[in-house]
Amino acid sequence: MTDRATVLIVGAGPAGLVLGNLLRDKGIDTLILERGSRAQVQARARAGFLGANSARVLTEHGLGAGLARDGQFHDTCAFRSEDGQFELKYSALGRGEAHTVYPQQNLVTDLIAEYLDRGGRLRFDVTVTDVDPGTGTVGFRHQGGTGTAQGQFLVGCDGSNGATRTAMPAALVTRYARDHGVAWLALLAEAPPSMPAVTYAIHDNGFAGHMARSAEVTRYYLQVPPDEDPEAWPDERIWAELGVRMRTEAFGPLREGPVIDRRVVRLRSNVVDPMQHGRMFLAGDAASLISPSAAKGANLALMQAEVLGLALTDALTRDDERALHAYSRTCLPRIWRAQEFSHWMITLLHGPDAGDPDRDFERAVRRARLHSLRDSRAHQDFFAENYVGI
Ligand code: RFL
Repeated sequence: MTDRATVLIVGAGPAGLVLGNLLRDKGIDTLILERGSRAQVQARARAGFLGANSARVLTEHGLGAGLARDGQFHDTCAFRSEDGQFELKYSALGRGEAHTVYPQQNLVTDLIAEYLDRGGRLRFDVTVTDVDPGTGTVGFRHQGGTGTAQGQFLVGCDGSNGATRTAMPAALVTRYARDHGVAWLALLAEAPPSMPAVTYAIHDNGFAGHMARSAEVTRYYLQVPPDEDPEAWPDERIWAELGVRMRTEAFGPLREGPVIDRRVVRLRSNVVDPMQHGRMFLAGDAASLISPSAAKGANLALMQAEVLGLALTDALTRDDERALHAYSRTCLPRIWRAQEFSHWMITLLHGPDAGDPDRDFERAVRRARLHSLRDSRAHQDFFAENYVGI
């Protein structure tokens, strides 16, 4: 028997859950199919920095209670290099926007509870294996068996390696992809933040980053070779290398604690254009993966979920498909602005490879770019506008 829904959504990450909540708010019938268990999905620690538009999306659609209660205001970042340290208080620059730090796993937990409260259907441990965008039908595996589900509309929110993106017909879509050739060892330490601001450290050994997550947990990043084994980095080595790259001799020690998560994340970007085909639409990482260098991925996912949620509501409650037809046209320019900024951040934070014949020149240019960011108000306004906005 085929499960049917007006809107069938694959994936219960930020994109699928915000979309499901918006549609349920308008009484639209939805079914979400999710590969993981509820416990797994609610424990997946990833993003934390939500920009002003994301806070607005959540608040305006009645999804912001946790964010308002536990989110932390962040409006300053710092850059460390051989030339010392400078801070940018970005709430006083550009459009005056700030971040709210709220761990993605908390957001996902809130969104699941609210979605179920709104009467949404959600099936965990269901892996979608086949996708037909023309009919809005998917095939899936569940507890050793198989099944099918069909939606009047089908939305792929199953991340960058999901089944829906692969089902977009190759001849009708352009896939833009870039491997930036850089990887980060993404770490979560059970330790309070070491500094009041997000800190980007630029060093000949490679980039290091510090980002608050909560009073008890802090995210750090260390640039590593793309094929690095995270197990090659025991806690001691991590803290020693963070100390070198963060120049703790000059700026004071880090607040150390056990490293509770370590994984290598390759900095990659890819964009599917258009983001829709037949009855199927893609949102979030499924449509546009962005490298984490500027902390944009979850923010783009929320932006797309809102645009699509409002467009599907128009189509289903007012028989008006104009916004739905314009979905890719509406989202893609914003996605590319974020990709451009993220790419700019990558070039700012990472130096040339040791074997690069132009290494000295590249290092000098990067240093000049950092000086410009330190000294030029126009450059700082550009940074602030792009860092928080979409
Ligand atoms: P998600 O969160 O990957 O959710 C996709 C869901 O789909 C399920 N799924 C399937 N379900 C059924 N059948 C299948 N075949 C399926 N295949 C997959 C998965 O189990 C999953 O539950 O995608 P979504 O919703 O598009 O959300 C995207 C964000 O998660 C992502 O962009 C951000 O986490 C990126 N990101 C950050 N973004 C920010 O805006 N700010 C940040 O500070 C930030 N920090 C980060 C990040 C990503 C990171 N990593 C690990 C890549 C830090 C890191 C380290």
